[in-house]
Amino acid sequence: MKMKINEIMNNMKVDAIYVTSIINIRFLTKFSGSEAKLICLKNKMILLVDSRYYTQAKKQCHECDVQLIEPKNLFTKIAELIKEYYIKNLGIEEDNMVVQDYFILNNFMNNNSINTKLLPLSLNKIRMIKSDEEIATIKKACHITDKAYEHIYKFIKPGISEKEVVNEMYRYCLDFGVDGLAFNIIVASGVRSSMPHGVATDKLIEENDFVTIDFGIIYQGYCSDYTRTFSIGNNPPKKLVEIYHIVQEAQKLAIKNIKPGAKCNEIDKIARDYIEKFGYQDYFKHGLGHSFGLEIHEAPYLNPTDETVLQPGMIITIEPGIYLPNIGGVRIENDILVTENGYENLTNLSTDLLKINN
Ligand SMILES: [Mn+2]
Repeated sequence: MKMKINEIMNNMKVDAIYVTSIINIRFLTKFSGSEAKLICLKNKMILLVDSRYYTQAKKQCHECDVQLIEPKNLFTKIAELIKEYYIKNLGIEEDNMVVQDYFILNNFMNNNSINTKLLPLSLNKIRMIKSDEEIATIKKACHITDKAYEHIYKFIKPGISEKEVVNEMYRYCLDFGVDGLAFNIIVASGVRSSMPHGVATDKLIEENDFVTIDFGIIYQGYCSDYTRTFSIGNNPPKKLVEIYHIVQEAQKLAIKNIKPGAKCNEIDKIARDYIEKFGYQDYFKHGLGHSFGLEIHEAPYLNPTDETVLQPGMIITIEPGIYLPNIGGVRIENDILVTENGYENLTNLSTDLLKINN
């Protein structure tokens, strides 16, 4: 884990990185609080926390030098560390640092005659390959998600609102000790299913609605992210059944081709080309998938432009969809682990079209 950040320091020619992303701080140090800053040197990590988090950080971060700061003295502290460790080039997270903080830090250094250069860089790739421990935690998150779907399949029926569906799934998951929901849960029923991100509303679910649920939880800091579309009753609109089978097949084809060495954009193309064969390419505009972990969307991304090569230990979603305005839509999403020989499906729910009659 530490080696990868050292590689970035060497490549970017910096002596240290000022890490501001709380997610990257958690990944690097195991600190699970909501506020901290990290100075990452080549052989040392200095975690700066205020009094709310000092005891917690001491407990969680065995590999760090944990230092207590008063937030108003943050930049004075950074200046001290720059001097103490002779930091000439300091990396800053270009995709996280707040512009205002950048100017404050820059001015502070100018006013104190500190000549250290601030060099923008990104740490978003350090989390791409999951450790065995992370994989085990994500598998547990997926297992809980499987259970939540199985539960809601028995619960959902006409007359229940989309929001009640979310509440029931979440309530069910709480018994498994989850930290929370991974994102604003999507429950899009009937015509609303044509909205790829139709967050749950007060709309009541009706007989013969197609319902898309995109649900994920956070377990011990790690996310899951599944989508299923199913029918309430035996007579859903024929057009939606037609596109269901196209989406299902597109997903199967993409998943079958996942293996180390394949590129993200190639996997995206497999699903996209299949959907295009049926003329629905204009109704599938989002990427095929993404990685996730401590965050719900992480690199790499499966889309037409991301050429990242898949490697064992990456975890990605495969989620093709077709959305027909004023009619409805379908998305099916599984979570997949890239293994040495291919892939492992972490989603243990069938993708066959389910017709629910409760
Ligand atoms: Mn997703």
